[in-house]
Amino acid sequence: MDIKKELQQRANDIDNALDTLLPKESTPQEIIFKSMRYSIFAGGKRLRPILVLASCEFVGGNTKSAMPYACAMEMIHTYSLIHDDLPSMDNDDYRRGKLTNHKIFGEAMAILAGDGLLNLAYETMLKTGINDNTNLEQKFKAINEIASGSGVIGMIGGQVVDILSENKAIDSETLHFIHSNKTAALIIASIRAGAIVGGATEEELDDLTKFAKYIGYGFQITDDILDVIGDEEKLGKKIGSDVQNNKSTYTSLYGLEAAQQKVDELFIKGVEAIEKYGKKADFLIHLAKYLVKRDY
Ligand code: GRG
Repeated sequence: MDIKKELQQRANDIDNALDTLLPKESTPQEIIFKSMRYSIFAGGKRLRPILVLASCEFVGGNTKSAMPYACAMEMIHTYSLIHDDLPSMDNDDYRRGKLTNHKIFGEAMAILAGDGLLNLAYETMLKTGINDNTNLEQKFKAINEIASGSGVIGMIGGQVVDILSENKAIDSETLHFIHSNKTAALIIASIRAGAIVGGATEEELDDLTKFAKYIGYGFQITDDILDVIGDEEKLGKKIGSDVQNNKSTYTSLYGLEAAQQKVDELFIKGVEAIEKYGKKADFLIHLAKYLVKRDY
């Protein structure tokens, strides 16, 4: 499978759907539409929406009906990046190879653009039930996965502990909490939401959840590794920011080699969770490899 070509095609479909969902009218608040679009179309890899669609496909669902959830996930992910880059958080100048949102539009507009994307995500998902009132339970469950995975017991919770841990030596439990919530929770929510709207059985949902936990955690450890040895041009942001912000990471706690071994171990466990499904699992396994090995 040519995974890069496959990912590009899926990312193009997601981009087209996002373009129809994001406002662009010439109204008095036009600037916020520009700000939201600036970050949404700044060159993200669309990994989370691709996961939503892939898990829907895996359980035999119709990927068209999962597209609004995929787009909502990308909106939430992008809002989190805009807010994470703010001076009061990580204070980053570059993201996705371009100046960060607040560097172009100012801090107030960047905060509002993040808020706008978050609201639009829920509007987009709720409209799926308003426009077609079949399978409402699945729709509510999928929205709930995304709301909780990105909320205070998920991504935001992880970000809180991450901020509290700056300039401190943290233990492995705290690091695990941060990684599982700040990063893995959105990956898990993407995979579970896609599977739910696709009509997954209990067993499929359990297996996909195990897969998601291993891959989500591996994805963040890889991020820690890349912050030490990554290529700035490929990553589209400066490396070394964890050291600069005095953040404990998997590599600072255990070293590069152990981090690499952990990623390999998590990838193998992730594959084991779904390989019994045979060919059906092919794309998710290729995608997992790409996610944790980050061969961009
Ligand atoms: C501000 C509420 C709030 C949360 C911020 C997601 C997050 C929490 C912070 C972003 C910083 C960071 C290192 C997150 C880890 C997850 C991660 C590796 C994000 C980058 O994801 P990619 O590689 O990015 O999928 P693209 O740009 O391709 O979408």
